[in-house]
Parts: sequence; C-alpha cells; structure tokens
Amino acid sequence: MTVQSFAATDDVAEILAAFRRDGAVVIRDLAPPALVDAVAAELRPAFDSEGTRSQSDFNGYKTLRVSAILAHSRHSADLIAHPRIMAIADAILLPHCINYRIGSCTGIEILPGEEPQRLHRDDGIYPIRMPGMEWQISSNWALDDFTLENGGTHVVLGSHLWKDVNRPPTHADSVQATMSRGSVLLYMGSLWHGGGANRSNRPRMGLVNTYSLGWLRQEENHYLAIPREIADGYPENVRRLMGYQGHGRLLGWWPDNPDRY
Ligand SMILES: O=C(O)CCC(=O)C(=O)O
Ligand SMILES: [Fe+2]
Repeated sequence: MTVQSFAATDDVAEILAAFRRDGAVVIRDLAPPALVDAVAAELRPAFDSEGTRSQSDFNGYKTLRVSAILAHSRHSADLIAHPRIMAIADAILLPHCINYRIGSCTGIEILPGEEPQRLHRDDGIYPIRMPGMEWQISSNWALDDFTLENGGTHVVLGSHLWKDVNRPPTHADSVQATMSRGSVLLYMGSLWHGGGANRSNRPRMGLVNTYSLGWLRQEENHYLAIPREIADGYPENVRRLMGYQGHGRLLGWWPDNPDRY
C-alpha cells in the first residue's frame, strides 16, 4: 500500500473520497517553486535562532522546529490559506462547526541522524474522540523533497477508522509518504503517523499546518504567538483562520464582532 497521490488539478471530490477512505492523501506540486523558496528562506533565520528550543523526546533531538509561522513568514499564508486546502478542510470540518481555524503551524526540519518519531495522533491533544467526527486535519507541506531516506512522514493508512483509538500501531503497520518539494501530505487528526528517520546527509524541511473545529481551543495560541500588528497586516481570511472571528454569535464574541448581530 502507498499513500494515494493526486495532481494539483484533480477533482476535489476524488481527493476527498480517498482522504476519507485512507485518512491520508498527497497532492503533488500544489505550491509553485518560487513560493516554496520564499517560505523556506523566510523560515531559515528562525530555524537557526530558535529551532532547538522545542527539542524533546517527542520532537526529537536532531530536529529543528519553529512556531509562530505567520510572524516569521508572510508567504506562509499562501500555503496556510491555500484554496485547495480550504476546500478539503471545508468538506471535512464544516459539517461539525460554523467555521474552523488554524490549530497550529510548525516548521519541522529533520536533520541527518534523526530517529523515527513516535507514532501518534495529532488530535491526542483533545481528551475525547467521537467516531465519525474529525476534530482537525493536518497538512504537511514538503519544503524539501520527502524521501524514504530523509524522513518522509510515516502514516498508518485506515487507522482513522479504528474503533480502538488507543491501540498504538508499530512502524511495520505504516507506509512512508514520499513527495516532491511543493507537494502536500494531508492526514486526518485521528490518523496514526509520525516523522521518519533521516538516514540521508541532508535536512528535510516541512511545514505542518493543522485546522481544527471552530469550537475547540486552538493548539497554538495565535493571539499570543503572532504580534497583533503583524496579524492585522494579513487579509481577512487569514485573520479569521488565526482566530480573529467568533464561532457564530455565541462563542468567542467581543463587542465589535461584525458577525454578532
Ligand atoms: O515531520 C513530520 O513529518 C511529522 C511530524 C509530526 O507528525 C508531529 O510532530 O506531530
Ligand atoms: Fe503529528
């Protein structure tokens, strides 16, 4: 088994059918090289200055990580709010909420010598599961080619449908997503997965953006992570994704909420 991959122009309905069935899909070459170059260049100084700060048993000790992505990289908004990703997030999440927002955005550079990450579900941050309802989806943009050798993400296809959500799989149950720079791997919040070992001699950079139901607490606190003057400089759709909106009229309101009355 491999992760089913689609051309950037393929029908969203076909992509969604595979995504719902397998819990993960790749869309090839969705971002143009110039956009990937711009995001990678904007994130480079942050990787170099603060990339080791979040090293841990889970994140690895030969992996650099950067958060507050929209504070570091203006061009990242074109990946985060990419219309194709929005169309897929709309279909998976909007049946269960009025609007959704970014859960977290994380640059992940897996360096040579890194070991495989522990398999996990990204929605494990929320203490309950409801079968048939995804709390979030994740998009993992390849800012370098993802290969079997350099840490292409492991995914356990179909595991989002497992009834026993706490049954941890092993790496033998997984396949690795390989994809060219500019492609994106999508996985359900409930799908077991993990970053791969980097046995190559070059780093593997990815940008993982998650989108969660609008009535959930966002994983990354965007009000504190992104300075307000930077947040205000983004277009409305991006500001809304950051959390600058209510969930309808009753949740997350403030006096000037334009959607309130
Ligand atoms: O780097 C990757 O490919 C995946 C990382 C991941 O799944 C995570 O840290 O939650
Ligand atoms: Fe993950």
